[in-house]
Amino acid sequence: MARLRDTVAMSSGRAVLLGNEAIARGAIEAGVAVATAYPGTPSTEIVESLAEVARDLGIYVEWSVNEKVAFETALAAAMCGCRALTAMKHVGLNVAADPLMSSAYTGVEEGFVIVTADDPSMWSSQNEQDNRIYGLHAYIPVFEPGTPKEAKELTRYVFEFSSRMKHPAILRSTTRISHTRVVIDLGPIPRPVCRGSFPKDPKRFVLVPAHARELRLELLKRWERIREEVEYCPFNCVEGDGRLLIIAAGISYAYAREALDMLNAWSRARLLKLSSVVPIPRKTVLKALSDAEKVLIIEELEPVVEMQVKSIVAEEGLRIEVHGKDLVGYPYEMTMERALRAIARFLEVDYSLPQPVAEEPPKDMVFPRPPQLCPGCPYRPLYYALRRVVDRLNAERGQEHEPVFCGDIGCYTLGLNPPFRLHDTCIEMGGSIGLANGFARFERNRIPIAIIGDSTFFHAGIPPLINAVYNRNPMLVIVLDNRITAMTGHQPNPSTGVTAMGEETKTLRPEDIARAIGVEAVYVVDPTNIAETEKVLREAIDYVEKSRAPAVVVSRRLCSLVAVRRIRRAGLEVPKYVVDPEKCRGCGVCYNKFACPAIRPRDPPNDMRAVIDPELCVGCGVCEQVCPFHAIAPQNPELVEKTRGFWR
Ligand SMILES: Cc1ncc(C[n+]2csc(CCOP(=O)(O)OP(=O)(O)O)c2C)c(N)n1
Repeated sequence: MARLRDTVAMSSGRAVLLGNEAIARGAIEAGVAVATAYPGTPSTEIVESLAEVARDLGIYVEWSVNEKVAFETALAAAMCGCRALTAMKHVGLNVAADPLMSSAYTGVEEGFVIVTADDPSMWSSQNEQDNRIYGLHAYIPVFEPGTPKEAKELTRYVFEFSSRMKHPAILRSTTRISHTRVVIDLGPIPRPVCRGSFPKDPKRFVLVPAHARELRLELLKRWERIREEVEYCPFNCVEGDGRLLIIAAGISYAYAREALDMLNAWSRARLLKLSSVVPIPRKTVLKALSDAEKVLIIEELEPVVEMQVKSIVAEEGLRIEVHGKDLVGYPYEMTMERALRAIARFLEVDYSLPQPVAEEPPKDMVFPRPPQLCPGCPYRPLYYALRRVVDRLNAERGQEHEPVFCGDIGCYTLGLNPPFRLHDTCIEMGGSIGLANGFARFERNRIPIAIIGDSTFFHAGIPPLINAVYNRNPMLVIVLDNRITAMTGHQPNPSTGVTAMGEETKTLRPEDIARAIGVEAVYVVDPTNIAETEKVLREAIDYVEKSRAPAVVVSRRLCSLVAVRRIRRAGLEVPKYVVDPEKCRGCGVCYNKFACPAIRPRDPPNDMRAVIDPELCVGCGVCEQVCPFHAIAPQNPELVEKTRGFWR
């Protein structure tokens, strides 16, 4: 199995690549010079893989601070005549929606491809919005690969399209396309144009109302040209010659094709595959409709193609039955079964799915377990300390005063679960501090405690913190600074000190930013010092309540996965901790309240004394502090000293 970086020296041949790497390869073969992104599943590997080959190819790749900045950086490159790509998950395009809408007015000088990786079924997202609608909204054409294999060629085509039209273009992928490995045919790699010249033209690039009004008319004209041009998109095609027309968009095409095979229905049906989904190719669709008895549109999520087909049918006064969402349904990913069921109903045929062969469950089967914070995760001690501080406060003045925990998106969202229960809200990136501004004013008894990761803080946490200072909204903000964007696979961020291309850079500190914007109470703690962390948290909560102003606690300790990797790379082992069975009383604090997954009761329910799994223990050593009976100690104290520095 190859990775994109194994293919940079190849201009022909084949390689097995991830769908996202296929998109990256397509961009390279199109001569991309600039790629920017903010990570987010399922889009991350596009720019991650480009970052790995950037130096070899002489191109520029960056992890931007958020999707809006990623979009703007790439847009400016395309305005200078350099081919540019920006990639993001579907919700990322909401963050970049402002420049997206305006970029259609200015257009670009060279190919500008916006990759949105949507997540039907929400495998790793807070919603399943269909970003093809952004294309309709912004007058930006949208293309969708029908198979992961097609993703590479389509990417190249979309660059050419955007370049020809001097207009941004959206490539929409989905989790199935992005995360499937396929055989890709490799093509030649051109030399990218990495520096250009910005054609100064205020009438085009300065969107004051007088200019924007003119540009709006030009945009509509350009849209007409785009509508013409998509007629020639070679990725749209018709198969079969029956009179029952099925139009399938994106990955739904692959399912529809297979369903027709299974139903043995090609003599009755014709399949129109659309890869140019916004706008759809009107003439091509009209031609397919002209001798069809009825039509079924199969697409995931919203009826984007269906609405366009219906409007063509209405405008042309065609008398044809149009089906789509009525047979396919709205939510979640397309599946083989869903496509099959819809097509069978449409064709009015019976079908039965082959029965899956019942398999014996393997004997050593692991039962499903809820996701949890890793052993050694620096968030666990912080959450443990915060829960204890809050429980003491609750005991003093009643549960109804327990703070509102305004959570955010990252590994730390797992603080939602018992035993910590420290997330009451989680809406979108930056929403923790944002919502805290509202709770600070409108919740009668409770102060808000916003909990936010470092990457999320830099992404969208700073403006709402400025708002809190400016409007004097009392809240405690806890920045969980593990110096990496852990959730999406350890991409560096401004707290890391390294760029996407591996260059050393300045390390930004959330506490410096908090002080600079006027937060008067700013604390920094190492959360593995539990006593100190509890003291600081209590002090900060008291400050917020008394002074009715925001306070910030930065809880800094490196992600344990990164620390362990560094220790091993240095040729050292991580220290292991052990429980002294003579001292342990089986109180369960370490496995129930601290909830380290490396610790469990010895032989429940007979022997509840703790035991530490040496395979899982990474030697963070916090359990030593947590144990009320001093029953836990390192096996090799020297190793603890030797590895201490790796956790910073
Ligand atoms: C607008 C948007 N972009 C990207 C994502 C994907 N995403 C979820 S959390 C996260 C960052 C988490 O990093 P950090 O705040 O440092 O927390 P950690 O995972 O390290 O605990 C990202 C990129 C998202 N949910 N929304």
